[in-house]
Amino acid sequence: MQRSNVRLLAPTAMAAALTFATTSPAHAAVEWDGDADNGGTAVFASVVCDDPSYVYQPDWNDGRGKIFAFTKAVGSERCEGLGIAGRTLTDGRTYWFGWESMTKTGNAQTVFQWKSWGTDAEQDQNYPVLMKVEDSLLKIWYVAPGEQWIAAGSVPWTPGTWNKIELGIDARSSTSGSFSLYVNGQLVADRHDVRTWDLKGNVPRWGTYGSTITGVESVNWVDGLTMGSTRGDVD
Ligand SMILES: [Ca+2]
Repeated sequence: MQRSNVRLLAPTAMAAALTFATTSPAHAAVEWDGDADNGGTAVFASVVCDDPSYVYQPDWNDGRGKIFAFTKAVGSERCEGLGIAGRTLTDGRTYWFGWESMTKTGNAQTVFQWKSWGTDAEQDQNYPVLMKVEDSLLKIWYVAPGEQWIAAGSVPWTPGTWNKIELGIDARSSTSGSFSLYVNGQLVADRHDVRTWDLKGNVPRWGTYGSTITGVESVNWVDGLTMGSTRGDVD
């Protein structure tokens, strides 16, 4: 029995060591594992799903393990996961966020916000970077102070299909900030000399939100959320 165990364990240990050696450099600086398998919605600072909307964590046995299913129900505007549990983000540095997303429809409206704290009266910029699924396109905007929406890029989006998203934001309260977006490895947006940090501070939000889709159910499935300092961290 003892010898059998040793023979069974040895290849496992070797595989683990090789995996570590191979993946360690690329993932050396993952700062947040926001996968649904890592504690469900406890990975977020909070969840804002207006009644009767809800988020749950199904496992479809497709290798992803648990995923988030942000389900905006009929009669509600919003279902989002907000912020990084236990972390207050700061400006003067770059954040990369990586995740997979699939929506039920080609019109899930807002699926990501780089959202400011406080009320409209307190903020300069409610959401400096914002992404929508609309008209079967994934669209990204730079929203400058004064609610000035500036289109930064778009890419075709097929409902019912997973997409790999990598978003980098250099968070600056001056106009020396920048952000870039890759979808399925393709560069979709690359904006420089923009203001990416509100005086109230910012947090990421993922989900589905929009006053124009109150009458329909909208679902945004999200898997493999990560945060790091480089694109390689979240690749
Ligand atoms: Ca997962």
